[in-house]
Amino acid sequence: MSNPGDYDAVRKDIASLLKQPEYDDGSAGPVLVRLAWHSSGTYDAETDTGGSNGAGMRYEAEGGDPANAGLQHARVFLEPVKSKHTWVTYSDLWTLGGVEAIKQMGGPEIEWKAGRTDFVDDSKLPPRGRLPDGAQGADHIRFIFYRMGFSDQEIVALSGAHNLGRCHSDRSGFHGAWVNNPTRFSNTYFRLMMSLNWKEKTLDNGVRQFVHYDEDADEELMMLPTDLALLSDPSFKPWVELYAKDRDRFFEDFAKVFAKLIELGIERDEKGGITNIDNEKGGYHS
Ligand code: ZEM
Repeated sequence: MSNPGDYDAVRKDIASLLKQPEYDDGSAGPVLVRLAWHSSGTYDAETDTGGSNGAGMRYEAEGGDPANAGLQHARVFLEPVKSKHTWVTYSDLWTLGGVEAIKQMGGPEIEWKAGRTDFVDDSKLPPRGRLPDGAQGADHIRFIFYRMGFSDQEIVALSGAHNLGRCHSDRSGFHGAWVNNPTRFSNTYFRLMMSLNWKEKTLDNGVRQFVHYDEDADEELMMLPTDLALLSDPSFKPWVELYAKDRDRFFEDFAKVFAKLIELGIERDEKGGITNIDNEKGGYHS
C-alpha cells in the first residue's frame, strides 16, 4: 500500500515488473503499450464516446473484442500493482503502464495526468470495431484516426510504436516483429520500412503480411499492410522519411501524440482536475 496519489510509487512498481524472462522477448513493456493504446483508441470525437476513462476493457463487451485479443496478458502483469496500490484506478494504471514502459524501454518521457475513473458510463461505451485492422490500407487508417481527431503527421508518429513488440498468430493472426530489438524504443521501424525490400507473404492461416528475411538475423522481420500503406501514401510518406532521418524529432512528436491519445475524451480544468465525469461515481481524485 502507498499513500493515495503517490504515482511515483506506482511507476516504480510498473518499472520493476517489466522484466519477464519467460514472456515474448523478455519484457512486458510492448504489451503494456498496446493496452494503453487500445484502451484509449476507441474514442470517437463526434459522439464523445470511448476512450481510456472507465477502463471498459475489464468487461466482455470491450475486452472480448477480437481486436483486444492478448491484452489480458498486460492486465494480468499489472494486477499486482493494482493490489498493492488499491487507490489507483484501472484507467489511470493502464495509461500510466504504457507511459512508464515507453520510458523504461529508452523512449521519451510522456506527459501523463491522473484522475480517470473506473465508473462505466453506459452512454459512453464504444461499439466494437473502432480499432484499426492491419489488413487494410490508407483510407481505413484515416477513417479510424481522423475519428479520434488525429492528423496525418500524428498518425505516422503514433505508428512508430511498432518499434516495439510483435504480432502473435494466436492473437491477431499476423506473425513476427517489426525490428530486431523490439524491447528498445527507437526510430528503427521507420528506417527499416524505407530501407528493406518487403515481400508479400501469405501465412499458413491465410493472413497476408510483408516480410524481410536476412540471413544474419534470428528471424524474419515483418510489416503489416497498414504499415506499408504509410510509405505508399503521398501525404504519410514525408513523415516516414522525416522520422527515419531524425530520431529526436520522432521522439518529440511521439511523446506529444501519445499524451494526446491517452487524454482523448477527458476534459480538465486549469488544475488538471477532470470536469466531464461524475466524481460521485468512483475514481480517486487528488
Ligand atoms: Zn499496433 N498492432 N496497430 N499500434 N501495436 C499490433 C501490435 C502492437 C495495428 C495493428 O493491427 C497491430 C498502433 C497502431 C496500429 C502496438 C502499438 C500501437 C499487432 C499485433 C497488430 C495486428 C497484435 C498481436 O498479434 O499481438 C494497426 C492496424 C494500427 C494502425 C493502423 C498504435 C497507434 C500503437 C501505439 C501508439 C504495440 C506496442 C504492439 C506490440 C504488442 C505486443 O504484444 O508485443
